[in-house]
This record gives sequence, structure tokens and C-alpha cells, in this order.
Amino acid sequence: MKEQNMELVLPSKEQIEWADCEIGVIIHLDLVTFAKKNYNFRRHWKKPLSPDLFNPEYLNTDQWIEAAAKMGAKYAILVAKHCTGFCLWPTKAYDYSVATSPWKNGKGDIVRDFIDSCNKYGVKPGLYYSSYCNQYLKADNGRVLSNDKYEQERYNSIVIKQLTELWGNYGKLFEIWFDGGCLPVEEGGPDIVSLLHKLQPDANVFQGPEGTKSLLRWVGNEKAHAPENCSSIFNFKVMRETGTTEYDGSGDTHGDTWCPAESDRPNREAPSIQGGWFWQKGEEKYIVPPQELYEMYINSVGRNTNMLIGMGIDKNGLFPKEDVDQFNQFSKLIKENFTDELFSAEIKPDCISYLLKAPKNIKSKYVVLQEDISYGELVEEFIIFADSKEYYKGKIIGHKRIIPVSASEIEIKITKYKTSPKLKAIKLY
Ligand code: IPT
Repeated sequence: MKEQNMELVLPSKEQIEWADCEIGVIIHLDLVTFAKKNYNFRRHWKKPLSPDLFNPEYLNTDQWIEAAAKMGAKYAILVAKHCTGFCLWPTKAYDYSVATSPWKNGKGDIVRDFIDSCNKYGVKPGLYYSSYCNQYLKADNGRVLSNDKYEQERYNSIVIKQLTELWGNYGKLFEIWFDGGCLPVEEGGPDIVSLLHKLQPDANVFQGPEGTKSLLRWVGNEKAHAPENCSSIFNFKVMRETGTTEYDGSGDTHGDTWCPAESDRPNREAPSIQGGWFWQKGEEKYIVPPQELYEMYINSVGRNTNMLIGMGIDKNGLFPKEDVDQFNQFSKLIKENFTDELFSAEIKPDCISYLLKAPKNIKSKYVVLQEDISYGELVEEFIIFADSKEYYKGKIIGHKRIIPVSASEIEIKITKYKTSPKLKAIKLY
């Protein structure tokens, strides 16, 4: 086979570390948690919620992070400021935060507690900050509603001040989350890129501004459902030229930037407005069944993306018992299916064909394929033969593919590649 002559797009060290994590959690607790049902956290300009509402009396970040770590999450992202504008740390930029709430008489700092718990349980910490939406300061899509130039400048300087606090005062962050991205400087937004380079140059940045070293993209839905062949490479050039802001969930293996997809999903399927991210009283019945969560794992981690599961903290400041149960059962399913392999192929350099055999009278459930992505995403096409019949033709392997297949003998053939593929593992379960 002729090798094509092309420059390979490679991940940063941090992006490799990120892919190895596979599962993370994103934690929501805000004034919204204390608001009435169906409070629309994105469009409620008239009357911002009062900080007096915020008093999660038994708040215990160890309890959250322990549950996440036991479930298998290797990183956790705390939503430090969602669309209400209320901050979970005592920001000095304005008076709408834990510092002006009754919780701990205004002396608490949930971001600090969260980081300490992450360190305690060996979970990598990340922070979400919405620079796009703020009901307290009345801004949407990063623009102030008043459309006033000076208001916009004031808004931008508050964003920079708060990000300086978040990125400067709590140590190294593994991932930074921009929900919906951030308004570029050319369009009147704050200069986030230089601040990132200065304070958190090594962070993986979800929907971050172009020019950031380690970018991550959204998979395009909140169901943790990745497209079958999901490349870790994205084509920003085409996006710029066509002016489209639509997310092509599949990426483009011939694109220009390593920017893998993160597949997010709340752990509850709540019918409330954009529900499931925030805890609401009486919504236990909407907890996603562990089996369904497990299928999502196959369709996200098993399709070369990371799975990011939402955790809604309740009014007391705890991750509810029912949700902890769901996490435990979900991780049990992963362990049951993926602890002992039936067969593990010996990876040989330049080898593009592997035969896997299950022990006598046993049929496989899954085949797991992995490339060593430090060399890039090299495979362009592969075929799986199950008991000698062509069973599946795929395009992308990347960090991990999990393909359900029931057979006693499996053959894998790499039929197209950029340069000689560097595989990491081929296993049968
Ligand atoms: C949605 C944002 O528009 C998108 O850019 C991404 O950040 C996503 O959230 C993450 O879940 S908003 C949601 C209401 C679909």
C-alpha cells in the first residue's frame, strides 16, 4: 500500500492525557437549584434570583468527588458560574456570589473546597465559566443586552477579572469549559486567549478560542452519543471559509487541528427546561437507568470521544443517594464487561492484520481497538471479519473504538491509512 505524503496533525501532551481519562463529570449547583421548577436559566432577564436563596447547609464536596471517582471519573468540572451570573467563589468583581449569600455567613468558597476534594481523591480538576450568558449583568451570547459600548467594555473587564481569579488562584486546571464558546475579540469580546496563555497554558479548553494549544469540541448533542466514526481532528479552515458554526460531530481526519469531541449528558432525563443538569425536587424518577448510561458509554468512549456525565447537587449540597446508586451500578456494568479480556493481540510494528480467537465455546461481546494517538490518527479504514464473514467496515479508530460483535473468531484488517498505523491495543471481550 502506498503511503500518502502529508503533514500529520498531532495531539498535545495534555490532549493525550485527556483522552486517556475517558470519563469525566460536570457538576452543577447554582441559584437555579433553589428556584422554582421550570425556571429558565438562560432567558430570565427581568428578575435575577436573590443570593439569599443560596444555602446548601450540608455541602460536602468530598461526597461529590468520592462518588465521581468511584464511578470511574478521572476528571471533574465544577460549574463555577452558570448563566445566572452567581459565582460559587467569593469574586471581587461584583456582589453576586457565595460571599453575599447566607451559606457559611458569606465566608465559604465552593471552588476551593472542590479543588481540595479533587486533590484528595486524585481526580483532575476543571472549571466551567460562562462568559456568554449572565442574567445579573444582562448579557447573552457574550453581548450586553443594552448594546452599549461602555457597558460591553465593563462586562468584558468583569469577565477578565473573574477568569483571572479562577485561573490564577486555584492552581493548575486540567480542563476549562466554555459553554457555547466565547465571543471573539474581533467581535467585541474580551481577550481570553492571552489570559489563558498566561495563567493556564496547559489546560484542555472545551469550545475555547482558536489559538489555544489544547482545544476540545462539543459532540453536538447532550445524549453522549457520538457519530460512529468520530475523528479527533477538526477542520477550522473549512468552518471559517463556509462561515458555518454548525458542529459537525464527526470531525475531519484530514482537518487542520487536533480538537477531540467531548460527549456530555446529564445523569437525569428531566423534562424541565434544559433539564437534568440541575437538581430539582422530586425528579428522582428521571434518573437515567444505569443500563442506558452504559450504552451511552459504548457510544461515546467506544467512539473515540470522552464521556462527560452531569451531576446535579441538591439543595442540601449533596449528590443524592439515588444518583450515587446509579453511578455505582453504571461502573459495575463497565467492570463486568471490560475487566477480563478473552484475547489480547500482540501488537507488531507495521502489522495491519490481526486474528483474535475466543476460548472454546465462548463468544465475544466486543472488540476494542486503540491507536497510539501520540503518532496521530493514522487509520483511515478498517474491516472486521466475524467468523470469516465481513461484519463491519469503519473509518476512525483513534484513542478507542468499542464495537459490539458476537463471534468466536475475529479478524481485523487495516485497509487504508495515512502512514503505517501505530496501534496500541486490540482486544476481545
Ligand atoms: C449548548 C451550547 O450551545 C453548546 O455550544 C455546548 O456548550 C453545549 O451546550 C454543551 O452541552 S447549550 C444546550 C442547551 C444545548
